[in-house]
Order: sequence, then structure tokens, then C-alpha cells
Amino acid sequence: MGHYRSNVRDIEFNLFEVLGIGKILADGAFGDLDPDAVSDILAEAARQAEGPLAASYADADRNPPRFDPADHSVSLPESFKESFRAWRSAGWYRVGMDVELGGVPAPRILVWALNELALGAQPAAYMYLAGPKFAEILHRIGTDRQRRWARIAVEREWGATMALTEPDAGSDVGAGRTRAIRQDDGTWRIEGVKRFITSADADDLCENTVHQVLARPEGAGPGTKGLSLFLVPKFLFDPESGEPGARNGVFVTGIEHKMGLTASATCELSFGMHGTPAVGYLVGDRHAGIAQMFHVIEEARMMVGVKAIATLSTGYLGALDYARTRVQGVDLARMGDKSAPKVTISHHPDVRRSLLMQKSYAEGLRALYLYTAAHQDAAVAARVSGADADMAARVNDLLLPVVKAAGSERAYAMLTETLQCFGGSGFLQDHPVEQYIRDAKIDSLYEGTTAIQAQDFFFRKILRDGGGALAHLAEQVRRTADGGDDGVSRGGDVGADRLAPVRARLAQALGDVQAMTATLGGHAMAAHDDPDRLYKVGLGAVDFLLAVGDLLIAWQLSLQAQIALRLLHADPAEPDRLFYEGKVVAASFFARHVLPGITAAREVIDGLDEEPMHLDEAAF
Ligand code: ST9
Ligand code: FAD
Repeated sequence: MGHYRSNVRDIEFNLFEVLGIGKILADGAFGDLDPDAVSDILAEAARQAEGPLAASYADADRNPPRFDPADHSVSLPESFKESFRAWRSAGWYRVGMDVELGGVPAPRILVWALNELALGAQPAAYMYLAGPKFAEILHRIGTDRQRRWARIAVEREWGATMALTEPDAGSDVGAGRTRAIRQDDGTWRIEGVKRFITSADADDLCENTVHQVLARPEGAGPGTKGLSLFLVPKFLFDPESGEPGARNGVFVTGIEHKMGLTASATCELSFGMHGTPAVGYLVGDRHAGIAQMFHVIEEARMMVGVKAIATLSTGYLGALDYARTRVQGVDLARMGDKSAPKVTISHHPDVRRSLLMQKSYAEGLRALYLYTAAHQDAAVAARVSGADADMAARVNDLLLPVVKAAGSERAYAMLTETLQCFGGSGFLQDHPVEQYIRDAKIDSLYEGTTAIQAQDFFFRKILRDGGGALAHLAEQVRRTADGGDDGVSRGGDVGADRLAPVRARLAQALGDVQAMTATLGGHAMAAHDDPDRLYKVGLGAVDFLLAVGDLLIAWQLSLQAQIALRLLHADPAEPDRLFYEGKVVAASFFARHVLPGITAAREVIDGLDEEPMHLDEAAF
């Protein structure tokens, strides 16, 4: 069996029973797609993800890409290229893509569910296949000529990169020094060095690669607002047919040697420095680089969160299998009985605690990313949360940093629980979990570190939004805590007794989060007169974001438990009964074991103090 274990049962529970995809599709907004087709798509994509796509996971890690300075090329492992080609030729990336680009209509909840399968099986391949997604964005924001290029890019299967980072410009993208010089023919010369660029050379997987580059036109102002977005193709091409021509002056000049995710080549990329000018084309013929690049960044931030969650899910399912078969020790309740039979480790309370922790985070985070995806389609959002199109977009904006940062931080922490379940064997390369941990660490770093997400979440997504999207979400949480309708099924409150303690803790956690929001908001307001009060926000922002993440996970788990209890009432077949029982216990476990931490986080936020900011660096 390959390394990857999908959880299609849980994905389907989310799509069908929680989000109500059946009713969404019946509205007709997504063409002929029907529930049976959704199930078929998921089953077949999972089979391919677990099979050919996942097949090269370990091999590509042990035999990573190599860089040849003679011709600035990167060669990828053959096994990896086979996996990539198998997945690309299956065409899953067309599901949900713009029909004008050859796509098939589908709601974003299905698109992201499919993405989870690819990202769990072979995340580097998903990233090399970013070309069509880049093309979709260019098709939205480019000039007419660039919209044609977008169609060419899909037809000819070109690759794409996003090139922001430079040696002195990481989190601080606005410090970028790459220059753009306007030419008489309307094109631009790009000069500079970018660092850490993912998929900057794709071996022979793609005929051409289009780099999306932030650069500063001569005379433009400082910071991010002075940056413009340019397309810089590896090969210049015929603008009508796309036929590649001369080599453009953008060259890979090195690859990074990384802790994990080694199959994904991370490159230094230089522009106009090897005797050939780097020709660039201004996107949309307007200077709005950072805003345009954020279309890409938003897609990529969601991708990173889903990657982390997918990795946790496969890790958890592996740990579960191991715990069901590894025999060690006797049942704790018979610890004094030397003749007691040996049991599998899944009988030990601490292993159960660990498995439930992994399960509740993996399934709660999956529910959260799918709920977020539901707000990427106005029609779906209206059904799921009653949001209008404007509110749907704001809820999506609010949740992106939570999916990205809580997803990556919690998945990484839980993967150490996964490894622990394997005992010493988990430390060996016999199991994929050590690679999962190495490969997942990057998720809290790239696409904006956790600290950057936390600031984005508080300042932009809450304060600047006037708290509107947060209030919309809080209302949904409140409804679940009150035992209201689950939104989709409109069933009665079947599990009221069993869920009462969960709901009480959920209500308490909601109150704690609202109090934290008010406290941090108070500091931000007071900063108009006393700017140092912003330090308190900075000191508490990550704790706050993670607390909100836990609240939302608890909410989704409670909602799922409510639906599961109703379905249990209908006396389902045995596998379904077990699945729904697991849902109820996961919600209860998370409420008891994790939610008290939100009250503790509230205390931390209440007690924030500027002392760390006044400590002399030498005293650290
Ligand atoms: C990276 C890649 O790490 C990781 C792997 C990716 C692999 C995929 C590769 C292939 C890609 C090909 C493309 C395919 C497409 C899809 C791919 C999917 C896989 N929301 O607050 P201000 C804008 S890449 C929306 O003053 P500062 C807005 O226009 C490297 N817009 O910021 C705003 O103006 P206004 C990733 C936002 O202080 C303007 O920015 N690097 C948002 O100037 C200025 O805002 C990072 O992520 C937002 N949330 O700059 C950098 N925020 O206010 C992290 C800002 O008027 N650093 N804007 O609306 C940051 O995010 C910083 O906070 C900063 C600060 C740079 C924004
Ligand atoms: P720094 O910005 O130097 O941050 C160092 C530490 O300081 C972090 O803990 C950070 O949270 C903290 N910090 C920095 N500023 C602040 C602040 N204002 N407030 C609070 N804390 C702060 N970039 C691309 O453009 N394209 C790519 O395809 C790409 N792929 C990547 C692939 C890999 C494997 C890696 C490692 C990086 C990639 N990157 C890419 C770059 C990535 O986006 C940056 O590494 C990331 O944005 C952080 O920048 P930095 O590494 O310079 O860290």
C-alpha cells in the first residue's frame, strides 16, 4: 500500500450531510453535476491519489531535484515525474475551472476536496501543476491579449511561479529591489534576484514556465504600493500560437537544500544577469502589483492550509491502523494482573487521547476549510450561512488566515502526536510520518508566517472590516451553541441531552473569544494616542488567532455531532453507525480537552503587558 490514506467518507459527510451539496447542485448553478457524479469523482480521484500520485512520495524525498549550473536547469526524479504526469493527464484540475479555459463547472467545496486528495498524496506535484490556476487568475485580471495567453497556458500545459521574495524582502515584500525598466515596444526589462521560488524550473514537465514577478518600475514609490506585477516567461513565445521561441533572460541560479518537501524545487532566480535581458509584460497594463498578486496569494494561502490538514489526516489514519495492530502491555484496568492478556495499544487511555486529539483536529480543520470554500461561491454561501455575496467574500477573507495559520500550526503539532503513536518506529523512515513532519513544517512559514497571518487576521480582517464578518460567524456559532437548526437538514434537536455539555462549553468559548476581541480592539483604539499599545496586540495576536481556530473547530465538530445524532436516530447500517458515533465523541472530547484552553488564552490576553518590549536585547 502507498503512503497516502484519503478520508473520502469524511469528505462526503461534509459535502452531503453538513453542507448539503445535493440541494446546492439541484439549484442548477453548476451545470449537470449531480450528487452521484460527485461521489464518482471523489472515489476515482482518491484511487489515483493513493495510487500513482502517491507512489513517488518517499523516492522523490530520498532522491531530490538536482541543479545543473551549466545550463541553469533542474532535474526532477523520474518517479516523481511519472506521478505528476499521471495526475495531470487525469485532468482533475479542470473541475471547477472557468469553462472558457476548458473547465467543468463545480462548486469550490468540491474543488478543495479534490485538492486535499492531491495535497495529501504528493504536495509538490500539486504545486508544479499551478499553471492552470495561474491562467485562471490571469484570465480574470489580464488584458485581452493576456487573456488569450491564459488560454494558451492551459492548452499547452505551461507551469507558473509566484516570485515575491528576495534576500532582503521576505515578510516585508515591500522592501523588494527587483527593478522594471520600460522599453519602447511597451515591454519591460526586469533586473534583480528572487529567492526561494517554488517550481522555478520544471525539468521537462512543462514546455514553458511563466513567472509572476513583483518588480518596481523606475521612479515608482517605496513599499508594496510601488510594486507592479509582470509576467516573465522562461521562453519568449508567439503571442498568437504560444509557440516557444528564444530563451528569455530569467535563469535559475541555485536550489535550496531543505529540511523537507524536497521534491518541490525551491530556487534562486535571477533576471537579466546572464547576458540576456529578461523581458516582462505588465499584468493588466496597470500598476497595481500587490493587489493583483494577492489574487494568487489568497489561492496559495488556502492551498497551504489544506496541504497541512491533508497531511495530518493521512498521518492520523496511519497511526490509527498502527494502534489497532501493535500489541503492547495489558489493559490499564487490569494492571495488577500478571496473567492479563496483552492488548493492542489502541486500548491504552493515552493512545486513545492522542488518537482523538488527532481525529478531532484533522476532521475539525477539514470542516473548517470546506466551510471557508463554501464562502468562495456566493450561491453556496447563501445556503450554508445565509450570507449575501458581499458577506460571503468577507467571511472567506476572514477565514483564510485561520485555515492557513491554525491549519499549519495545529497540523504540525498533532503530527508529533501521530509519530508518538508509532513509538520508536515512528522515528524511522519505514513509516511516512517522519517525512510528513518534515514536509509539513514549511506550512507555517511560507505564504506569510503565522505572525503575519495573525496580524492580517486582526488588523485587516477584523478591525478594518468593522468586525462584520466575525459577527456573522459568531451568530452561526451561537446558533449551534443554542441547539438551533444545523442549517442544512432542518431536523429536530435529537441529541439535546448528549450535546448539552458540549454546547455549554462552546457558548463559554464563544464568550471568551468575544472578550479577547474586545480587549485587543481596545488596545488598537487606544494606540491612536499611545502607539505602544500596539505591542500588546502584537504579543497576543497569534494566541488570539489560534483560540479563534479552536473555537471554530469546536463549533464545526458540534454541528457535525448534532447531524450525526439525528442520523443515528434513523438506525443506520453498522459502518455508518460507527462513523456517526465517532463524530459525537470527537465533539465531546474536543470540548472537554481543548476548549478550556480558550479560557486560559483569554487570561493571557487580559494580562498582556509590554514588559517583553522593554527588555534589553542583551538581557534575552
Ligand atoms: C510563497 C509561495 O511563499 C509558497 C508556495 C506556493 C507554491 C505555488 C507556486 C505556484 C504559484 C503559481 C500561481 C498559481 C496561482 C495559485 C497558486 C495556488 C497554489 N488580502 O497591509 P498593507 C494588499 S510566495 C488581500 O499595507 P504592507 C492590498 O492591496 C511569498 N490583499 O501591507 C493592500 O492595499 P490596501 C509569500 C491584501 O505593509 C496592500 O497589499 N509572501 C492583503 O505594504 C498593502 O497592504 C507573503 O505572503 C490580504 N490579506 O506589506 C508575504 N494584505 O490596504 C507575507 C495586503 O490599500 N507578508 N493586501 O487594500 C505579508 O503578507 C505582509 O503583511 C505584506 C505587508 C507584504 C502584505
Ligand atoms: P522573515 O521575514 O525574515 O521572518 C523571520 C521571522 O521574523 C519569522 O518568524 C517571522 O514571523 C518574523 N517576522 C518578520 N516580520 C515580522 C513582523 N512584521 N511582525 C512579526 N513577526 C515578523 N517566496 C516566493 O516569493 N515564492 C515562492 O514560490 C516561495 N516558495 C518558498 C518555498 C520554501 C520552501 C520556502 C522556505 C520559502 C518560500 N518562499 C517563496 C518565501 C517565503 O514566502 C518566505 O520565506 C516567508 O514569507 C518568510 O520570509 P523570510 O523567510 O524572509 O522570513
